[in-house]
Amino acid sequence: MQRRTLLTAAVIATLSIGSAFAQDIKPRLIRFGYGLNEQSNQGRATKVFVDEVDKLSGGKMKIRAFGAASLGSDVQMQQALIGGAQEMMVGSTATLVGITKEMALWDTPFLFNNAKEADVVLDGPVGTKVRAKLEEKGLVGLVYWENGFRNLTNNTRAVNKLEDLNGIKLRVMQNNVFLDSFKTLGANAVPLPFSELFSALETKAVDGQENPFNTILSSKFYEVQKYLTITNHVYSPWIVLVSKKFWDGLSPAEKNVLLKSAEKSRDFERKDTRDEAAKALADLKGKGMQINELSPTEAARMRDKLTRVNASIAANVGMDLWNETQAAVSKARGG
Ligand code: TK8
Repeated sequence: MQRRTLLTAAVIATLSIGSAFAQDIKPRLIRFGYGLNEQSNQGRATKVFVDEVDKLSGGKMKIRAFGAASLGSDVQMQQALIGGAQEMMVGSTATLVGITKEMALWDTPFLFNNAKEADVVLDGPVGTKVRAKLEEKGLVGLVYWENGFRNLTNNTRAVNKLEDLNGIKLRVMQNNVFLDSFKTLGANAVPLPFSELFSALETKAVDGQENPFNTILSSKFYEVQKYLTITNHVYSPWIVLVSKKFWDGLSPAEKNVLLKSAEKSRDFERKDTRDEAAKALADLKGKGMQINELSPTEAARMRDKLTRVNASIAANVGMDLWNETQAAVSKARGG
């Protein structure tokens, strides 16, 4: 066939895509779990995903969303996806490190200086490669959402210098890099699922935690935490996951509906999260939190200490991938 004919064929295929898709889309019920509440940035973006899937599938594919970890913690939901007992979820990449070690790259302290760098690297070749590693473990990663830059809260004292962290019982995600990082900084780090965090803070089983401003606000941690220290110690992504068992049974048209809807939810989510984060600090102040920013000297001391964990991340993910990531970050920074 000539080029012109091929092009025409492609145009016709595109035009008839609507009806071709309709035949290939079956009624489906998809359970989609997430850890935060409906009013959070995670809840709002889930709603966008639900609506888009409904629209693109002509109402055939129904997403039933379950917030507030009502289907389980990140780790429990990941196992349900792998086993095929649940179809979809969104959660922190950090909670996936036990399954796909390469995800630990995103736990590298101070890897990204800003959200733009994160977008470029996560949506680029390195982010795609790391996401693809999930498939051999029974998961399909569709897109990264923004959880955000993490900051520290606690009830013991304002953290003005590194030593102020000494002995603070700090909840961390179920992840060795976070455990190492905060032990290195002198805190008494305890891994706990997010779903148990509010009550652990309330009952004073732990003194503090670290999460983005948005989560501190939407999960009402300000009700049970007095001090907030702006550390921005790491950028945390969320990732939208599908059970590979479920995914493999979908038609190309159905897969396309999920992928396109996930991309739309990602674009919405990142903007929404950034808009909210820009206002959240003032809101948290208004709620009575005592907020401080580390002095540049103390921030540098914290940063220096944390570079020690880089070597262990590099060893775990492999030097090649580590170097590739560093190069991608430099490029994102330069360009
Ligand atoms: C929500 C978690 C949360 C994360 C954490 O399920 O555990 O602290 O930041 O967003 O994935």
